[in-house]
Amino acid sequence: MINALLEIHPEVQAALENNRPVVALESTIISHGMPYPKNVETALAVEQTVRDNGAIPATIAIFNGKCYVGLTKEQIEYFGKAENVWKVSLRDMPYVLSKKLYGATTVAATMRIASLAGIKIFVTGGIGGVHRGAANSMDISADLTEMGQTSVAVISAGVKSILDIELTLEYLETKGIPVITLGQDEFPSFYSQKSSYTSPLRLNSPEEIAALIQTKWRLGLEGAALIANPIPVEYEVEKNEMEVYIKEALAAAEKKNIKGKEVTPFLLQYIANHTEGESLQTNIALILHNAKVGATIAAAYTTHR
Ligand code: PSU
Ligand code: MN
Repeated sequence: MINALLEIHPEVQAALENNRPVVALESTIISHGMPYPKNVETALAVEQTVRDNGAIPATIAIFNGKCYVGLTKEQIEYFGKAENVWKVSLRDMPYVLSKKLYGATTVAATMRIASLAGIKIFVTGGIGGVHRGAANSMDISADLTEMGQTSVAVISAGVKSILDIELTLEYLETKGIPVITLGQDEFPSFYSQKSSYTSPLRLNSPEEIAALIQTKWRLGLEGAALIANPIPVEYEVEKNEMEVYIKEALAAAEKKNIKGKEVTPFLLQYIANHTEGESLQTNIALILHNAKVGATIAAAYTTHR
């Protein structure tokens, strides 16, 4: 029954059957995270980086009443350009699938589909988390609850400080999700290598990370591991510089009464618009870096399985 909802690209299917490394990629970042045409260029460059590092990319999105695992160039172009694409988290999946609408998948929805397809490694830029002020708004991304229950490793550049990083780390601990920073003690905050929070765990190589993931799942501990890959220093935006724009963005969201699923895209777009594209360049650099590391982890994971 599940398979009736899955449309796996033949190249991805062949890789999975032959135990070759596969990396899942999300599509919300394409449709709602970056402007056209940079979004399409980046999505294609990310796929190429995954290939260059020895894995098969599987960008995930919803249309025709199915979950597509592995998109063509034309399909990626469509998701980058079209105005009628839903941002689909777990809550929206049944609606968008049964109504046969176009849906770009968030971290949560992408993880679920990757897991149904048998993909264990997923690369993104930033995850959703506990928002600042969540004690009142209760705005906590379904990315976190999904990470608590679906066994897919998520490679990110840490948690963006549009969120409450401290509370997000607490929530991840509650859900039993190992949080591992690659190569440094401090947990990174997306635009910056720093966050002023110590990473719960540190490992220094993709091989060690692959071994940890395997060990977790062999124990029967369902759920994600979150791998934080710090942005390369040459692309870093200074933490205090970003904080100014984040505060402005949060104030603007409040004033415009932005709620629910619109909050994250609004904040991201506001920051991009007010940093003269610097944040966009940073975003592109870090996701390419994540693609490289993620493909290497996927290769190590399949070798040692
Ligand atoms: N954070 C980013 N870039 C993104 C997102 C988050 O830095 O593109 C997207 C991801 O798809 C993530 C989603 O899964 O936003 C989270 O949305 P929400 O907070 O509504 O759950
Ligand atoms: Mn939310």
